[in-house]
Amino acid sequence: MSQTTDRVLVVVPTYNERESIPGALARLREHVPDSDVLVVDDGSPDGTGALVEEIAAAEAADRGRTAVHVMHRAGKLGLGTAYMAGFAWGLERGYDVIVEMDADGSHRAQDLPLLLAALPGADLVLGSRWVPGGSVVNWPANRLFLSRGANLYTRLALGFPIKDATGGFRAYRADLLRSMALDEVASQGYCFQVDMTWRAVRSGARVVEVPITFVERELGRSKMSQTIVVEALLRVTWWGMQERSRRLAGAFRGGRGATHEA
Ligand SMILES: Nc1nc2c(ncn2[C@@H]2O[C@H](COP(=O)(O)OP(=O)(O)O)[C@@H](O)[C@H]2O)c(=O)[nH]1
Ligand SMILES: [Mg+2]
Repeated sequence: MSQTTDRVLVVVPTYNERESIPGALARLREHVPDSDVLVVDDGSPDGTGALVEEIAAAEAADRGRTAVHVMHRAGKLGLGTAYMAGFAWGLERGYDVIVEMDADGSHRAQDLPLLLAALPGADLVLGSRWVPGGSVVNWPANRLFLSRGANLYTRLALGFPIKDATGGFRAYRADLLRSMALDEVASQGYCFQVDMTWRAVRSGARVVEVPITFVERELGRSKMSQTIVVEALLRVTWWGMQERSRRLAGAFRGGRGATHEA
């Protein structure tokens, strides 16, 4: 378990998740009752933000305080910036652990204690669909192919061993986030997940993958788009090229050094 004194904030980005969010919040309260939640809502036209306010107010009336907070943003500004805003909110308030989680039920609250349990030995724990014990429920073949293909491509391009770098269910030690140059992260869609993983690996952080069961949403609609896939492909290819030239330059310097010394 993460140390029991750790204060945990779960950041949940939402865009038009009115149907899913009440269940997601209820399950979080059930499975990780000591954690706080920050919903980052991008002005959802379906009223998700207002609904979360109502849920928070009802909890405050019932228990004297609420663990549910809402950040309202003006419009659909993207998943990446929603998480960055959520991280900044959590870091300012001194949380020890910050979790990323979707609103649509794909990330099961019952798996979150397993992620938190791995934190004593890690700086970043990834909920992974593609390690032994991990799985996906109810995905069509094209979505499975996309996720597996994207992760294989990422592994080959960046030369790291992470099996599921695109997943969005993960727990960061706040210290890791604090040490990262977050203002340099420009990725928008789910490439944001690869970007953060890549930065963590390169900084020498301990990154651990824990198997999860990912369940395709039953309510609402996915915001995944072709633009998001293309963004990820282009950025990962560019990072891979940069990494290769860094390694080549390192080998060249190493090679020359060795010759010089011999
Ligand atoms: N705040 C915010 N949340 C978003 C945005 N795009 C997607 N989300 C949320 O991010 C999570 C994952 O998105 P989803 O559509 O389920 O993508 P998928 O799981 O890859 O199909 C959900 O909770 C969405 O509501 C956005 O632009 N802003
Ligand atoms: Mg989803």
